[in-house]
Amino acid sequence: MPTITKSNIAYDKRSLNDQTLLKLYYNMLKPRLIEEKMLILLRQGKVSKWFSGIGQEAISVGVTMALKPSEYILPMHRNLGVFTTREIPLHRLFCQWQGKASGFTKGRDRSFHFGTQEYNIVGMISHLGPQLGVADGIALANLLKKNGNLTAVFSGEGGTSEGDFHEALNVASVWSLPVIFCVENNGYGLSTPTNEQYNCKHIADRGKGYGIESFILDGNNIIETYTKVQKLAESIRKRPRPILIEFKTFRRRGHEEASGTKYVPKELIEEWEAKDPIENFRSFLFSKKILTAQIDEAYNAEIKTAIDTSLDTAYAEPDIIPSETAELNDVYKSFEYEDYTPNKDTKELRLIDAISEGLKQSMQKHKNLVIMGQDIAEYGGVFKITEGFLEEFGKDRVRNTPICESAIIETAMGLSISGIKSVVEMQFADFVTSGFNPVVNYLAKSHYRWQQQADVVVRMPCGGGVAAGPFHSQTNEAWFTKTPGLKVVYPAFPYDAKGLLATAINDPNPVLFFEHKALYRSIRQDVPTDYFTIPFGKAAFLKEGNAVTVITYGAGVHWALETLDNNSDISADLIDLRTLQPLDKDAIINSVKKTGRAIILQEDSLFGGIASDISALLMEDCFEYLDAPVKRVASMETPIPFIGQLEKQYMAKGKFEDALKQLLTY
Ligand SMILES: Cc1ncc(C[n+]2csc(CCOP(=O)(O)OP(=O)(O)O)c2C)c(N)n1
Repeated sequence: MPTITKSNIAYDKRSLNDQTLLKLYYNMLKPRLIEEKMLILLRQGKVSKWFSGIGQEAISVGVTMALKPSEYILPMHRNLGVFTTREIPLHRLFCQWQGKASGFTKGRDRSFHFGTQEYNIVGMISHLGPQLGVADGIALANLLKKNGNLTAVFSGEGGTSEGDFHEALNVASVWSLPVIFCVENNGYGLSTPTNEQYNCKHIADRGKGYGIESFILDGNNIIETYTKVQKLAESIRKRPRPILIEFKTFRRRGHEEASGTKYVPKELIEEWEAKDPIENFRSFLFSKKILTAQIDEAYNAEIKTAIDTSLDTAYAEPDIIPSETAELNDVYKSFEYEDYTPNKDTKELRLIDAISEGLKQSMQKHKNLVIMGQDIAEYGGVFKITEGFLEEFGKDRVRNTPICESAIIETAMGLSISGIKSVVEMQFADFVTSGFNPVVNYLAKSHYRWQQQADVVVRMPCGGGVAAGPFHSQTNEAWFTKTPGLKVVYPAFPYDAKGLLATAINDPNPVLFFEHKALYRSIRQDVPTDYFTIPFGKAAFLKEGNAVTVITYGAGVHWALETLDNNSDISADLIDLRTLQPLDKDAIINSVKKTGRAIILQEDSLFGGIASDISALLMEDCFEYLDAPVKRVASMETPIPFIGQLEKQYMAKGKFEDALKQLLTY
């Protein structure tokens, strides 16, 4: 037993009863003892990496104890106390760190990078900041469900320099979301001291700029942490709003164990060691005769035994045996496609009307479907796709957003965690870059990592031919088709757009839904008036022939149709892919086996596009059937220019006819 000295922290036990005080102590002791054990195992090479939260336990424990178990917490890498206070069985935590099956990620992600719906914890992705926006989404779900719950999310002071922090606080404030942003200011972000991280006095000062109440708490004082958060939580439950809390504390060990603390002045570490949240609280409890040596020993023994037996259980568990099938099966949540056959009544619609009608009917079918985007409510969106939606579905479900693609995609992820579907409108597909990280790292990887679906559709008004220059004309599907976990849909006709959008919304996986702006008002078709669906992964044959297979999608479909209509002597299979991920490989391969020639037309510039992958697929699977090399036709390897004659020169359209004829004479 350590010697009992006088407490360096001034505690005021207020109305807390002994039982609660002891529980606070026990809950801090548990992560401390686990960490001490982990440090030994680390030295023995039995754990891979360790981010220490020693000295910061009062924050994790105080916040978690102040919340109801049904309220979500989104912790970071030093918040072991959140996991232990929520009473996750220790052997499961150990299995997680050892990459075993009884962990939470089937060995696919390490340390605290996992979530668990069982314990209402959503763990981080390495990028830190996205947690904050995801918390917004969970808080929004709570608000919409009117369940009175709040959400707590953590960040280090380093993480607050990321744009996600700004965006998340701003959205939470504008939407009055019930979320507590907990910033653990522990002096260093890796090796970067606070004076190189931010230039205001306190992180809490930033609350004012966002219109958020903020507080500074002594993060090493468990009573202050717990009671203040509890009080704020009660208030937020009654009057939903965000609150920012800066907890002053210190990171006493290295960023991660291997990196050491050479750059931290020794005196600083000593100063904070003297403010240890557990030692001081122990002294206080002893001085008040609430904790006795006997109880303390019993706590220590109980926790240590639990650690040892749980470690034995974890070590005894066999290693995961790699199975390609198991891995591939978890990239997407399984989805039973439900076929809704259209009725006979049709109406001529432009592509834009078909998307609008499809979206509206999905809003009617899925009563909890939320749509979010810039200017989509009263204004109806810049393309007017959501015109009139606000009147029919109300402000809760048709949400104007600030200009913050990252936070909104993260919010959509949070809604999905809470069982709410959403559709996010990018004003232009080009702007998805500002939300790229959460798309490719959060939405795409969640199901594979911890079986959490990202039930989100991102609508992407894209494409050139509209004289809009490099930032309003891109067709950027290839950024996403290469990322496992995403589905990519790219219709060319009103009928397909309506049916595929319905499927995209039914599908619980993240879908990037491309809508070509140049086709919005130029392409018309008779479309069933009722709700209907079209399955993913089924290409459409628009023409059938024997001499060549033309493979394309989006605007390319219309360019190819025009060319083939002008050259009726060319006997071609014309394949409209409709969805790029999943890709209808069978349709492509079977057609090329028949025709012996293939030309792939894409609007995007050539390198790294879908055409290249399809070409490679044909070389691998159809080589013996080919009478000519596979031909790719794409736009120039430049950004897409503005003025008409430059854009025309850039576009693949102008090159297609010659390339097709050359291929036929090979
Ligand atoms: C986007 C991104 N940039 C850099 C890193 C590398 N990195 C991981 S943790 C960290 C420091 C984080 O500091 P802070 O947010 O203060 O948390 P602390 O580690 O101090 O608890 C850095 C730079 C990262 N994980 N993600």
